[in-house]
Amino acid sequence: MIITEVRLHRVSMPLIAPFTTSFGTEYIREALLVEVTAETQNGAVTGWGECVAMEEPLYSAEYVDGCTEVIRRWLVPALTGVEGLVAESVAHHLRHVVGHPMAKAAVEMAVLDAQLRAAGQSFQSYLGATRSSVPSGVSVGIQDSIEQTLHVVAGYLDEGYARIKLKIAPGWDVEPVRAVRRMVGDDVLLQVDANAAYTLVDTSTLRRLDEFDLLLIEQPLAENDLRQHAQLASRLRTPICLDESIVSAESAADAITLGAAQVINIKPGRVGGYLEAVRIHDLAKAHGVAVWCGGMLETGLGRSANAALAALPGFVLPGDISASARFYQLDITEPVEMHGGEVEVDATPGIGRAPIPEILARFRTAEIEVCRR
Ligand code: SMG
Ligand code: MG
Repeated sequence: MIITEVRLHRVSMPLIAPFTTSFGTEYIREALLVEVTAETQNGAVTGWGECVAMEEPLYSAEYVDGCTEVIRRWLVPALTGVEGLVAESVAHHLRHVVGHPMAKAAVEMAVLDAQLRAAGQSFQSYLGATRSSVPSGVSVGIQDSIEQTLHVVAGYLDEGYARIKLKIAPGWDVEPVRAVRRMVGDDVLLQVDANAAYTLVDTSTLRRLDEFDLLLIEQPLAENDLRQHAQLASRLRTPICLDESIVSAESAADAITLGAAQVINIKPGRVGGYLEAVRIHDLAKAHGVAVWCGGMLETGLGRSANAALAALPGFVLPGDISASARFYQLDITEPVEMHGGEVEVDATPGIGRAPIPEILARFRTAEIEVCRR
């Protein structure tokens, strides 16, 4: 294919309820969508990508305005002249730009979507996914009280979610987890996510979580603390799962080799795209390390693509792939639904769902034409 037009759409989607983590509270999802139009052997085709960077650089160094700038000034210009462009070569054409995995992932996703649509192929068939639906986990933000936490968790369990993840932070860890475990009983899959809020000094606190039979503790220490995570892992019974630290297949290999991660959270955006995500899946599977698919409050675009990725055989734990309704009253695509604890994998051509034009227009706050041939 050859790219003929690229448009960026900035959308502002209000969350149903604020979402609080150890690093801050989200009220609105500021999302960035990449629309790529290309000429292919089968005619003109349009593909969509979603950039998962947050509004502020608190979860990762990238943030949505920065990604917009990088995509517009450096990534798109590196691709527009390329004849015979394929999704599998996007990372190669962008390799001179240092870092910016979330921006690169969004562009690669749009090209892959266009490629699959032109070929009439679904993402699940492209990936060789082995399941037609995936178990759906839900991430529960830090609440104002333990009572409120119990209420929210009970609501999600009533809805049928297959796994509960509680956000924790220093001062909000042992007691809320104890209360939730007591309420839900031993059979409910339960895990926690610290978003890098602790240091090794907190080892004794984190060790107290061992008694709650958690599936895993996600990213207790800072992004670059691979050695420290390995040290912590040797002192805890609860498996350590890395999220923020895993930014590429290379870092995943390092984490596995060091014993820093017994489990890996794969977020396609954080690692530079779905193709790198598959490489991490393959690597982890070969090493017997469990992976699951993380979430970044995606719109239906990224949410449906994540469901297809999570249908690969190495994704042995439920992902943060909830229904659109977990975060949004109205999604910009057909909503992703959860039934009986599962989200169905789309079998239609393309990497994910496409925005519905009228709804996109309603939530859009800016539209930038980056290139047109
Ligand atoms: O999309 O369900 C979702 C959110 C899952 O907790 C979630 N994501 O660290 O795993 C994580 C966080 C990152 C985003 S927090 C604003
Ligand atoms: Mg996380």
